[in-house]
Amino acid sequence: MTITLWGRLSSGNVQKVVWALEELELPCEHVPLGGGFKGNDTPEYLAMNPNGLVPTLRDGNLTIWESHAIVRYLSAEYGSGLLFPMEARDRAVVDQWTDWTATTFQPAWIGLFWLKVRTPVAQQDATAIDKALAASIKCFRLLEARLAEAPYLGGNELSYADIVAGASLFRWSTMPIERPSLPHVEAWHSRLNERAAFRKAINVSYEELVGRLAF
Ligand SMILES: N[C@@H](CCC(=O)N[C@@H](CS)C(=O)NCC(=O)O)C(=O)O
Repeated sequence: MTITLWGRLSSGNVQKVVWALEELELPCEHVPLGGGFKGNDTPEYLAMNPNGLVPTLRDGNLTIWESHAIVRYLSAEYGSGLLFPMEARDRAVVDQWTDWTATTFQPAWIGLFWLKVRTPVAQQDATAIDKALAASIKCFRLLEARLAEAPYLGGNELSYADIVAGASLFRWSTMPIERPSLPHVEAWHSRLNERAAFRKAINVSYEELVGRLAF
């Protein structure tokens, strides 16, 4: 079955899917779309993803959007235990961190990225940046406490929770901000950075996004 992924590789949400595909060694046809590539407002694309956002994935006759749903699907369908714990109790912990990333962690760090990186310097709002930085640090401290207990968010094995949360790490560690020292988060980052799949998907330049609120 052919897997197709639509989305620009500079999108953090697309990067999660690329990372999962690489971990699972799944061949994929990639269609750059969104951002400068445009194409996400055509009737054909909106028929697949009514949000007009990226990523979208097609696997045979299944078309799916929402990065976390895609990563979870690929892990369940192709992981055979890799990335996807087979026990419901273990999976509950993975889903906890995955859903927390969607609802709390990602809005915080992406919010900061928009305020500090995507907004042109002359338009930046220092108070909003401080608030977003504080919200991000609060989340990273939660990760620090979890990673003091276990090498990965789900426990001893890499899972899709590490993919969705770890997609933040390149941008977080390179944004021009003051970061607190978080040794367990840094050790987790180093552990993930040893993986070719992480380096390929996540360590991607965001130069085209600097000072650019829209395409
Ligand atoms: N909740 C969605 C968010 C998708 C999203 O916001 N995608 C952004 C890129 S990260 C997008 O499509 N922006 C428009 C564009 O790139 O043209 C997901 O996780 O897939």
